[in-house]
Amino acid sequence: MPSELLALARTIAVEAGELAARRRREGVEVAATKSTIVDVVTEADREVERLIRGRILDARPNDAILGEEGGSSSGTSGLTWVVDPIDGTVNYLYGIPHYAVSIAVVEADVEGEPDPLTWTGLHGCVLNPAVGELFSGSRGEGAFLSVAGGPDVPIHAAAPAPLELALINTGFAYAAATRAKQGEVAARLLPMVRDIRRFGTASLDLCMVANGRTNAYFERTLSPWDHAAGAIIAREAGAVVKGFGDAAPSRDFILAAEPELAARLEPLLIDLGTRFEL
Ligand code: LIP
Repeated sequence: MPSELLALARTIAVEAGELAARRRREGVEVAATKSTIVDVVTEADREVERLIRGRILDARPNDAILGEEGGSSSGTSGLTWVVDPIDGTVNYLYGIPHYAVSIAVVEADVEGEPDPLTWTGLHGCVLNPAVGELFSGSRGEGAFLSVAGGPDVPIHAAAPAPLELALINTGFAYAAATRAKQGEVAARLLPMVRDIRRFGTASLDLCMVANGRTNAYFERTLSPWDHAAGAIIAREAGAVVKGFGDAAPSRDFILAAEPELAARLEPLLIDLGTRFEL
């Protein structure tokens, strides 16, 4: 049985997902751009986040919230909800049915902005409304997939695979100069692995590793809300989810894979130049 907090996160994600899907059917357009001209936000991103924030504060008025569109609001409970209302906004804009509502609950210092380098992930859920897949997990409780409201089925990362047979997913930043360097790394890696996938939604990329649809995922320049929930789910599914060296995942780097492959892939990615100056 999911904990009370996870059950609340799932209920809110399902309602938020229904709103996002409805707005998608009605048609969406760019409301504004953010870090670069290709980093877009739609009115639906904002509306869905307002709904999520409202439901959280109705049920948990003393908790903090960190959301992609609304920023950070403080709390006194020591718990922070980390929210990406529509992860994969470019997919959402283009009508590609691969985007997600991502909600995590983390334990973080009450002072200052919650930091993925120091927070403790407790609960996470990632819902792809377009296909009705709800991934969820709680610290020490395992990871699960429920399809179209069906039963929760335990999920696990793929068995160890040799590098040359590994299917790897990754992603690219909104800044063109950074993307160019990421592309060079991907080009060098390509002949060394089975293949590379670029799905466009970090939270679902991590869930792909969690249920063995891919063997490994890595990316740089992600925001905390892009990986908070997916990292908890992938870890509970038996994957290693980390930053460079002993660091936790953060904007600097995230790698998720079953332990043996992670141990091979990290030094290789560094050799291939992935640790360039951001
Ligand atoms: C996106 C991530 C994706 C990454 C994009 C962006 P958004 O998040 O899901 O993996 O490659 O650069 O960060 O902007 O759709 O919430």
